[in-house]
Amino acid sequence: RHKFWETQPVGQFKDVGNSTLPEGAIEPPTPLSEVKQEPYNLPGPYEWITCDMDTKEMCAEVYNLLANNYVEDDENMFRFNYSKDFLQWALRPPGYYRSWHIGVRVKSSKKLVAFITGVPAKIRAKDSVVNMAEINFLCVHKKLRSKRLAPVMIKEVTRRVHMENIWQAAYTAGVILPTPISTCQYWHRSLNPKKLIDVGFSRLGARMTMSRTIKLYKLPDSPITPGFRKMELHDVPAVTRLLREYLKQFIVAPDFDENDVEHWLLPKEDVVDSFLVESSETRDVTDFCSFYTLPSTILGNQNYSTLKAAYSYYNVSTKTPMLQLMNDALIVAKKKGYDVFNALDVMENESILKELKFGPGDGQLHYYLYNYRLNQPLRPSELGLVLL
Ligand code: NHW
Ligand code: EN5
Repeated sequence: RHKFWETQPVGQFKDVGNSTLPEGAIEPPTPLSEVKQEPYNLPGPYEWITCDMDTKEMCAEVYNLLANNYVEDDENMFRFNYSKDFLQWALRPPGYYRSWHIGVRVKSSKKLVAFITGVPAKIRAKDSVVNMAEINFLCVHKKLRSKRLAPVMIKEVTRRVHMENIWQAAYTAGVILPTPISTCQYWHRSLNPKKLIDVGFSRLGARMTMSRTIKLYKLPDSPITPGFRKMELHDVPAVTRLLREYLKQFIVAPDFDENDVEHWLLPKEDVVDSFLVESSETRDVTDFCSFYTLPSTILGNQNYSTLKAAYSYYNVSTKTPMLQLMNDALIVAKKKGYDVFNALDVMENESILKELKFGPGDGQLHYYLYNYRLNQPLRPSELGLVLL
C-alpha cells in the first residue's frame, strides 16, 4: 500500500499497538562518512537547487509555487497562501541550514516546480531532548503530481539532514501516512461570519438568520484582562521561563531557549502576534498567548479573493484563566481584521474551544516523527508542539 513509506524508519501500520518495541530511535545513526555524498537522481528534465531565501527573487519564486500549488481543503475551495515575510521567518530560525531549503527546477526553462524544507529544532519526547529537523512546505507543481517525485524529495532532504549529523524529524500532514503519533482536529471560531458564509467557509446554522449569527459571534472592542499587552524584546527571558515551565507537562514539545523564543514568538507584523499579561503588583509575566497569520486564497469567488486566518500558536495561563486569555486573543484578532481564528485541540485547547464558540472543521492534522518510536499514540492534549 505504501511502497515508499514501507522502506522508511517510521512506525509501520503492522506494528500499531505492539508496545514491546523499544521507544526511541528506530535505526542508529551511521558514521558521517557513510552518508551518501551526492544528491539523489531526479528524472532527466529536472535539477536540484538550494534556495537562497535571503534574496527577494528566490523568495518570490517559492512564494508563487506555494501560492498556486500548496495545500487545499478537501473540496478545493481554499488554498494556503503563506506570505513572503512568513516564509522568510519560518525558514530562517536560529541555526538554520541553507542546504535544507531545497528546490527542483526544470533544467531548460529554470522554472521552480517543487520544494521541500527543513529547519532545526530541539524537540523533547518524554525525557529525551532530541535534535530534529522540522520538515514542511513539501510541494510538487500540480502538473507534475503522481510521478513519484515526492519520495525523491523526501530522501534528498533526509540526506542533507543526515549530513548535519541529525537523524530524527517531526512533520505534520492532512493525510494519513505510516504512522501518526497523534491525530488532531481543526476548530474554527468565526470572527467575520457574514464573509465566511458568503465564501462557503461556513454555513448558516439551522434555524439561524444572518443577523442572529452576527450577534452570536460579536466580541468586545478591546481585551478584558488588566495588564494584557503586546510582547516586547525585553520580555524574552520572562516568556522563555514561563513557556519552558509550561511545556514540561506535555509528552512531545519543543525545547525552546531564549533565541528560539525571540525568533518564534516576538511579534512580527502580519506573521506572528504575541501578547502577555504583566502583573501590576509584581511586574511578573503571568500569562501568554500567540497566533500566526496564514491567509488562504479563496478559489473562484466573485466577491472575495482571500480569507484572513489567525492560527492559535503557544498559550500559557498561570493566573488568568485560559478561557479569558484566549477570549482576549479572539478580541485582538477580530480588531486586527482577521476573518477566522483557527486552533487545534492540542495542549489545553480542548477545554475552552466549545465555550469560546469554536466549531469543529472538516480537516484533521496528523503528527509524525521520523526515525523515532513512541509506544502508544498520544492524545492531542498530550502534544505541546505546533508546526506552521
Ligand atoms: S503536509 C503538506 C504537503 N503538501 C501538500 O499537500 C501540497 C499539495 N500536494 C502536493 O504538492 C506538510 C503533492 O501532492 C505532494 C505529494 C508533494 C504532497 N507527506 O510524488 P508522488 C509537509 O510539508 C507520499 C509525506 O507520486 P504527489 C510535511 C505518498 O504517501 N509523504 O505524490 C512533509 C506516496 O508514498 P507511498 C507524502 O502527490 C513531510 C508518495 O508520497 C505526502 O505527486 C515529508 C507519492 O509520491 C505528505 N504530505 O506529491 C516527510 N503526500 O509510500 C518528511 C504524499 O504511500 C519525513 N506522500 O507510496 C522526514 C524527512 C527528514 C528526516 C531527517 C532524519
Ligand atoms: C502542515 N503545516 O482542510 C500543513 N482545512 O478544518 C498541512 N475547513 O479550513 C495541513 N471543505 O471546516 C493540511 N469550515 C491539513 C489542513 C488542510 C486544509 C483544511 C480545514 C480544517 C478547513 C473549513 C472550510 C471547509 C470548506 C469545505 C471548515 C467550517 C467552519 C465552521 C465555522 C463555524 C463553526 C463550525 C465550523
